[in-house]
Amino acid sequence: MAQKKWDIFCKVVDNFGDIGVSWRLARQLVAEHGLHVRLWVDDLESFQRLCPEIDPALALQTRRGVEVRHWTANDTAVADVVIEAFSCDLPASYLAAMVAKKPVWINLEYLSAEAWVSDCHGLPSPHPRLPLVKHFFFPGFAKDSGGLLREAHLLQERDAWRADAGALWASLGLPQPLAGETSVSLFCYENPVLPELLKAWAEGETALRCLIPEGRALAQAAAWLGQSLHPGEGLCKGNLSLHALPFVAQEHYDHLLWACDLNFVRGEDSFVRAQWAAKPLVWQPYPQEDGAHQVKLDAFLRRYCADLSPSAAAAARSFWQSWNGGGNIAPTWPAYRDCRGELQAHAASWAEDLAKRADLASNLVIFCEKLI
Ligand code: TRH
Repeated sequence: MAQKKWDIFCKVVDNFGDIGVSWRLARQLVAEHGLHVRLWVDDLESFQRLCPEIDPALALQTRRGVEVRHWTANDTAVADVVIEAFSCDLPASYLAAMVAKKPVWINLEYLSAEAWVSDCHGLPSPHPRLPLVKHFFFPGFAKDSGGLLREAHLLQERDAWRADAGALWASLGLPQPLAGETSVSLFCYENPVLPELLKAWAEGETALRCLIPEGRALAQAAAWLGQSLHPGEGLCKGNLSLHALPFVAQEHYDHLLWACDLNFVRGEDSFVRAQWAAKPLVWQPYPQEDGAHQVKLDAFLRRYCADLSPSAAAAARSFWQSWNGGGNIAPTWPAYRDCRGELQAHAASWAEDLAKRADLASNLVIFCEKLI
């Protein structure tokens, strides 16, 4: 579908996941599918955190081949394919203009490992008033879902980069880990059990260094330490060394995941990237009032733990559950830590198996070609 025009609309509701996914998808559609992509974003300041080249003052700018538009700019030149990221509701004037052009209209949904995703993926949904049909496109882990975002050469880049991991530690202003020291990245929402986990690490028998990106967890860690901790600074307590990291550009965040032995991730995009890192991970889904995040967590654990030994599966489940409101976390850490060999091997085979499936951008292009 070379030269076709695609529009992606993204509203930054909260955090970075919506723009993180939209930006990744937009880049890939340009770089690997030769499409002309306009990415409409309502919050360029948040976007700039992930992509420092973004100038929030510009209503129109081209970055990495993607035409980035500030949502407030008015345009009714409808593209061939219109992607509404996460049910963000298109601008009324654009929607009205779609009636004449009848583009392919996709609602890109949130990721879930739940079984119903396969049944709903690709379903049409007629507009209640206008002669337009929107199709639901569900990312997912099952073969008959929309798949996961993965750039064509991601795993090769990861492996090549790992051959020279020293460069990453230097770029973060950190020395190489000491022999036997475990490096952990910690990207999470506020978490009531975080102080308990930090204490368990500080009192642990082996050295652990915890790298915390600027944000909510960092404030919590500083409160636990009883002193401020700013990006670039580090502090030790017992066997734990805590390092505050600046929020880095999206591709550099991948490097952090590739370098660490264990990654705590959250939401959607960092969760997927941690799987491509092929390292043990701990996920905190975006908390929802109706408890939907617990259902998502259970659904993923069912898939992820299916091929683990019973003891490693039990250790992973109880550690993940306690990280997500399921009780004290300190007692679950030793068993989880002791399974690290099996969890590492599993993380590698999990990533390899997932990578055998087509990626989300390719699936989306094929899906839309059929509808055009
Ligand atoms: O920021 P998030 O919590 O986003 C969430 C989820 O997407 C959730 O599903 C959604 O409903 C909610 O927002 C509104 O977590 P996520 O999805 O991992 O997105 C974080 C992005 O930030 C991801 O693209 C990685 C990127 N990132 C950097 O670019 N640099 C960094 O230093 C860090 C820590 C993250």
